[in-house]
Amino acid sequence: MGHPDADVHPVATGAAKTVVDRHQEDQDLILYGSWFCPFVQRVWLVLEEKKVPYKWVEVNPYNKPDSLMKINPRGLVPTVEHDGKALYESSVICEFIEDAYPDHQKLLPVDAYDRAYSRLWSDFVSTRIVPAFHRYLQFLPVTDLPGLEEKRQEFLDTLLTFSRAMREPKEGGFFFGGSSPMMVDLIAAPWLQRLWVLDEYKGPFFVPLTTEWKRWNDWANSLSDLKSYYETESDKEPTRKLYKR
Ligand SMILES: N[C@@H](CCC(=O)N[C@@H](CS)C(=O)NCC(=O)O)C(=O)O
Repeated sequence: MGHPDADVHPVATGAAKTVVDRHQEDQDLILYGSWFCPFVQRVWLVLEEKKVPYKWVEVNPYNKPDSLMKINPRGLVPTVEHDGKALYESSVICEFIEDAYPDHQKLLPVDAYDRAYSRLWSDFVSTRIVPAFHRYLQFLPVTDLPGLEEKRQEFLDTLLTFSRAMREPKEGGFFFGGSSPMMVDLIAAPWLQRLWVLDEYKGPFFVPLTTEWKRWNDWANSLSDLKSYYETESDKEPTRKLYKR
């Protein structure tokens, strides 16, 4: 029997399809990605924000094609090939793109401490926010309301901690570091974009509108207005099916 996700919708839809269609030409950098994968979306956002030329190759990681296995024996997406050499792990790839394209828009601060601070909070996203998101999403049975609420609260706590680490907003920008989107914003963005999935399967998920949550809500609004953010989103229906268990 194949993987239960082997029959996922095969290609990007909606706004994301337009971006995929624009990136079918050969380039030095090839992104092996899956339209639905939040880890792939991190890399995708970095490429779009930095305006790095790339070729998108859609693969189903649950039905791994030989082309992917040949360059990444673990068969995970995202995998990139750059000048014939392969790399994987989304955070590593994002940093690689930053280093390999120094003449493009910078997504890491120049100051050494600020760079480390960005990595610290990117790590927090990967090791705290993402697991808490999945613990809440996968919690069963949904009839165990106290258990469900506990997982919801644990997830909310990680979001609040993250928002408290954000810099004071400056020049009208509410991104993590201020006026423009940087690496840490893009590392977190795919899970912001998927909060509605929690609503769908776990009952209303909402971030309070209180003063305590203002920095989070402003940040979320700034990201939602970012072109690369909404242009890499596929239609809701195939995404909804993917998370259905
Ligand atoms: N830690 C990896 C996670 C990537 C990942 O889990 N990708 C999923 C798709 S969203 C995948 O390739 N799954 C295939 C498998 O588990 O065999 C990263 O950050 O790149």
